[in-house]
Order: sequence, then structure tokens, then C-alpha cells
Amino acid sequence: MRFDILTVHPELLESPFNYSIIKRAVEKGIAEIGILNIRDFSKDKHKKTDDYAFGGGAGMVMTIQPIADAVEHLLEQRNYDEIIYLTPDGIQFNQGIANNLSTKRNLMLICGHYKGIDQRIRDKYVSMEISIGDYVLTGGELAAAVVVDSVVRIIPGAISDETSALSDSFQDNLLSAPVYSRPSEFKGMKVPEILLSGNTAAIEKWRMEESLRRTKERRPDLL
Ligand code: 6GU
Repeated sequence: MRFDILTVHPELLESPFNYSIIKRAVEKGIAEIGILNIRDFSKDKHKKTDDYAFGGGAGMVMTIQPIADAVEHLLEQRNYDEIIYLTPDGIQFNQGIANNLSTKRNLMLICGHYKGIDQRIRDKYVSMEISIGDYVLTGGELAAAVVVDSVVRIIPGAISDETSALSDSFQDNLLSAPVYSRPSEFKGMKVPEILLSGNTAAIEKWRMEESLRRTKERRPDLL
């Protein structure tokens, strides 16, 4: 699966993909991540990528030319299943959308800044607009990192223990049960007895009950 991300701050996207599962998925060839600097496509003599908004008002708008040329450059190389614009006015991202995107071959992600990008880019090229929640970020880069991370980790083969991604919180609309590791007692704090019992059926039942209890308590909206 391939991701191409358009941004004016490629540095912001360097480290998120260079660790752990995502790094290994890239090394294994399961995921390919291309990062394109929108500024490289600017025909302005100062490589400008933003300008004042027509009609006035505070804040700069990312102009159409550099983004359109960057998008066209990518479209010459391959077809994209979705061209995604990261924006607070998009549909709210969730596990279901991540699962759906993980079945695609090529995704393009456009990161905006300032007051956003020229609407004509959205009208002509964008097939999907995603927000990662009801709060405002400086730009779409951190949101793009969230989307790519959540999609890559569920591509078959990305996690060595195949069942692990399936037992995540949200995969069955339930929060995960609490987890413990050694030692079984630390400064008087004990691990629940059942987890040390070796009784797999009883442990499975306990985990399901804890999952339900947590979900009822913290996210009744999921039930
Ligand atoms: Cl996708 N972009 C920005 N700039 N802010 C956000 C967002 C995206 N999702 C939530 N807030």
C-alpha cells in the first residue's frame, strides 16, 4: 500500500514514520510512504505557497498553483483510490474509516495550513475530507500522521501477531481490558489473581467482562 503526503513542512512527518511498527512495515515493503514538499512545485520567484484571501479577512490561504501541480505530478505516476484533505471540517476519523482505508492501494493526503487551501483544489481533486477530532491543529501534518499510523498498523503482516490488531480497543467497539506484566506484586500492588491462574477460559471471560465494564463506565456511547 502506498501513501503520498503533500505538505509545506516535510520535517514534521519524518519522525512519526521512523519508529516501531510503521518503520518495520516500510522496511518489509508492506507500506510505502512518499512525502512531497508543496513548495518545490511553486512557480513563484520566492517559492511562495500562500497569499491573502479574496474578500479580505485575517489569515493566509494556500494557493492553488503549487498544490495543483503537485497533485498532477503524482497523478501522472499512478491512480489514487482516494485523495484525502485533512481539515477540521472533514468527517470525523474513526476505526471504521481506518479499516476501510487499509483495503486501498494508493492514497494521497493533502495537508493544509493557515486558513486552509484554495477551495478549487477541494472541488477538483479531493475525494474525501477527514478531521481527527473537534479541536484545531496548526496544520494537517499531525492529522496525516495519525491517519497513516492507524491504517498501516492494520495492514495484514504489519503486526507480527496477526490477532493483536484485531483485539485492539475499538475493533469490536469495546475498550480493551486492563493489562499487567511482571512482577506479580510491586510495592504491595497485586495483579488480579485470575490472570496468574493459567485457566485460559476463565481469563478470557474476565477480560470480556472488564472490557464491557470499562466501556459502560467510560464510553457508553459505544455500546
Ligand atoms: Cl485534519 N487539521 C487541522 N488543522 N486541525 C484539525 C484536524 C485536521 N482535525 C482536527 N483538528
